[in-house]
Parts: sequence; structure tokens; C-alpha cells
Amino acid sequence: MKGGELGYSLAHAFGAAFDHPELIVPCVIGDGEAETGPLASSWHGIKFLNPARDGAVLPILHLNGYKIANPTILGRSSDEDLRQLFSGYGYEPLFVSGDQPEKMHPLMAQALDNAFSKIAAFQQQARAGKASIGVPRWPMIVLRSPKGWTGPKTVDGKKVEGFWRAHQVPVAACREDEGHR
Ligand SMILES: Cc1ncc(C[n+]2csc(CCOP(=O)(O)OP(=O)(O)O)c2C)c(N)n1
Repeated sequence: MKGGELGYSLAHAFGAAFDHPELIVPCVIGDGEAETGPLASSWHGIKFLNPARDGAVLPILHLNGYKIANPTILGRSSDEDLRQLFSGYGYEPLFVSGDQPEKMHPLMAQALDNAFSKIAAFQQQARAGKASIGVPRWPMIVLRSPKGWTGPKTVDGKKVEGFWRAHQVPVAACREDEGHR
């Protein structure tokens, strides 16, 4: 999708999961979107999830470091600060970080398997009537990868991959006189 108002992805994910015990809703959240007021307050939705009666939400916070033309606050935060922040909201953050696709794909697959097993364990216990599980610490994934990952590294000598410039169409105009089409 192109365009639209940022901020509502996580609130919608919780809305989809409430009263749908069979659903697990992965929700990818950009670090730019995470700076909007609606998104910043939606993290608390986790407190309303009932593991017996509702589905689950798996937030995937995608830190590619930049929004349109600036770095992001969460992208510049250390793993330890993020761990403390999201633990405070009630999550267990799982970190996946890097820029080599052949390493990142299995790491992400492992993190997803890990998250789904934790969700399944909370739900099974709650649905078996074990009141003793208390409030689950639901998993979330923090994914760090470069903005514009696997796109052109530079265009016209200017850095694009891993930089805010990747947000825009990097080739400004087709110049037929130079043979571009
Ligand atoms: C409420 C709102 N504020 C500002 C914008 C303008 N805007 C469009 S994309 C964007 C940056 C989004 O960054 P991020 O969520 O990190 O996405 P990604 O880097 O993955 O493209 C901004 C600020 C918007 N669409 N909605």
C-alpha cells in the first residue's frame, strides 16, 4: 500500500484477535509508525488479551532506522533499552538483527517458531483451566534490518540502502538522452 495515515496497525491487530481464539495476528510496525501517538499507546492492548478466550497478537517492530528524512528514536535505542521498555509494557522481546539475507532468513524463521511456541504454551495452559499461569509475558519480535534492504546501495553516487533516501523513489527522472528508460 502507498500512502495513508500511520498509527493504527497494532490497534487493528488487537481488534482482530479479540474474541477470535484461533487467530494469531502478526503485525509489522515500522519504527516511523511507532513514533505516532496512536501506535505508541497501542502497545498496552496486550493487557486486554485473554489467552483462553482471545487469539494472540505478535508485534514485529521493524527498526530500519529511518522514517521519511530522519533517523528514528527506537532505531537509535540500544537492545537493552528496548528490552526494558517493552518488558515494561508486558512483552518478551526477541531480537533479529543483520543485513545478510542468507543469515537473516533462518534467524527470522527461528524467532517466529520460538514466538509461536510461547504463544501456544500460554494458550494451552489457560484453555486447560490453569489459573496459575498469571499474566502471560507475550513474545514480540524486534527486527533490525537496513532501510531499502537489497535495493540499490547508491544511486548517482548517493547512499540509498541503509539510509533515509531509500524512502523515496531514488531515481528522480527518466533521462532518455542518457539512455534510461
Ligand atoms: C500520521 C502520519 N504521519 C506522517 C505520515 C507521513 N509518513 C509516511 S511514511 C512515513 C515514515 C514511515 O516510517 P516507517 O514506519 O519506519 O516505515 P518504513 O521505514 O518501513 O517505510 C511518514 C512519517 C503519515 N503517513 N501518517
